[in-house]
Amino acid sequence: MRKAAGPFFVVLVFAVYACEGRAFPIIGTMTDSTVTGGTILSSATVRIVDNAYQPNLVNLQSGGIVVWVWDSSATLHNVTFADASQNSPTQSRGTHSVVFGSVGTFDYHCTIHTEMTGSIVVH
Ligand SMILES: [Cu+2]
Repeated sequence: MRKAAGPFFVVLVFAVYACEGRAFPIIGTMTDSTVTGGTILSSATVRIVDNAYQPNLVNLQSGGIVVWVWDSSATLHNVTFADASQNSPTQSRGTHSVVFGSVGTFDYHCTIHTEMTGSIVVH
């Protein structure tokens, strides 16, 4: 009985870990948009991790909201648009939300890391 407890515990830990991985609807939405490409979302989350926006292209319904989540480290990043009213602060953790009410393509970038670019396409 006691010998069986070890392996069972390991399986249980993996099961709990797997369930917790699925407990983030935000990440599921992001994965869906990456896989299907053309899916138009009413809301989306963009993770800022490893000097990249993930995903860096979001198709959004007009009136939809995008939430950027700083998800990595002590590295400073920002979300900077042509319209400064949509810009985030430069920070290493936290979130930033923008509601997009107009149809169009809205490109953004990080002013610190020129390789970090993204686009929100509002339909
Ligand atoms: Cu950056």
